[in-house]
Amino acid sequence: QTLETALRSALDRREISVAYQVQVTLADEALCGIEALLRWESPELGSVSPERFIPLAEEIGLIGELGELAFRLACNQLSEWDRVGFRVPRMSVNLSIHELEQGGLVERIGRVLDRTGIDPSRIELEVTESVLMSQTGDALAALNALRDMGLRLAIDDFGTGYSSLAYLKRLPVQRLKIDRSFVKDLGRDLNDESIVRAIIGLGRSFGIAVLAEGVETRKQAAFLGREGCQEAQGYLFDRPMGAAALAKRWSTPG
Ligand code: G
Ligand code: G
Ligand code: MN
Ligand code: NA
Repeated sequence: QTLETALRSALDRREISVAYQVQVTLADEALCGIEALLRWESPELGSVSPERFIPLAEEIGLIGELGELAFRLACNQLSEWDRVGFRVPRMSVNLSIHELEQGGLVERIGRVLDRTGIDPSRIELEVTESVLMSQTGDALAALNALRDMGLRLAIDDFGTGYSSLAYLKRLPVQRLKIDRSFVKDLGRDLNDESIVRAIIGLGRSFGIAVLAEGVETRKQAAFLGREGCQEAQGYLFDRPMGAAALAKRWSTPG
């Protein structure tokens, strides 16, 4: 059985789920947001990484359905957490450029928000710099429409793309996520330290918040905090996990 056939039936067979990873403020390590990450557990293939199945889904035209599922599950979970009193300030969902360039995304997102009653300003959409390179303009138009609806926008994997910094002033961006490849060698690699400092400085001058990805050590967290990075995400704080496990670990008693 090929990966493609397996992915085509995975949606119907409910093999796709969402894992959640906390984002914290570096100053006090308090929960400030949660990122929703798609997971595929195939009975035949075992767990397949999104790095494999997302590009495939884009290629075979399934990304719209997958993206909608991720968004719907994340919003349902957020409203369930509201109901039980687990306070989650922000939910982040990844969007691929293909989704932004296809019609219907804005309407689909609007429908889910209406149904769940979630305040759109609590939802952050993570897109990579590739959307800035979109030639058609459809992606930018969709992002502007989503911004007008009140959703927030983060640039994921920041620093790894080819976009010109000039795009930052044209896009309604509220957050830069420093790619984990620059975070990995903080404390060891002076070039990475310079890059990270520059991104934090860029955020400061544009008035855009900065979150560091892939933080695994105290040393990395200390460097980032010292340099003025506000938020972080990574194994140091917690791994991606199921909703129930996360709520159990991060709910404050009382
Ligand atoms: O969770 P993990 O590190 O394996 O994720 C690998 C990649 O898959 C990340 O770059 C992440 O952005 C991407 N990804 C995870 N969930 C989604 C999703 O719902 N939509 C899109 N477009 N990408 C996702
Ligand atoms: O590109 P994006 O930011 O969406 O990717 C998120 C991915 O990063 C998830 O697949 C998640 O499993 C992974 N991730 C989260 N924290 C860490 C970490 O501390 N170290 C590493 N190596 N990967 C991480
Ligand atoms: Mn992401
Ligand atoms: Na990333």
